[in-house]
Amino acid sequence: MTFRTFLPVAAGVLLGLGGLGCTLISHQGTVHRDEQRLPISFETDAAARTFYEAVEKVRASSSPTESKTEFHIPIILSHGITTVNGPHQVFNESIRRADTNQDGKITEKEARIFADTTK
Ligand SMILES: [Ca+2]
Repeated sequence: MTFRTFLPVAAGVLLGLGGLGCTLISHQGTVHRDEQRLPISFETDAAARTFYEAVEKVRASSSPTESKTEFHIPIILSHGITTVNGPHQVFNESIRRADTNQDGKITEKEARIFADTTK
């Protein structure tokens, strides 16, 4: 088979595969992403307990966040990445919401207000 005959055959095979919905190279991956827990202290044990109970409610009611990135070059390449966010993001977001004056310490009042807004 010469190059002149190979090229139309190869093009025909690629078009045929494309018509069947086939892709020569396909990659699907999942990346788990999390962040460091933010440092926080609590005014009292009661503030910590109230805060952690509220965080568990938030965690139970929220679905894991996901994002997908995909790109395709028809017939040749299909590439997709799914990013799944970890549990520290819920905790850190809860700290940002609860510690309203951003002093790094959650008071009983801040914990109670946070707990009341998560019901
Ligand atoms: Ca505070």
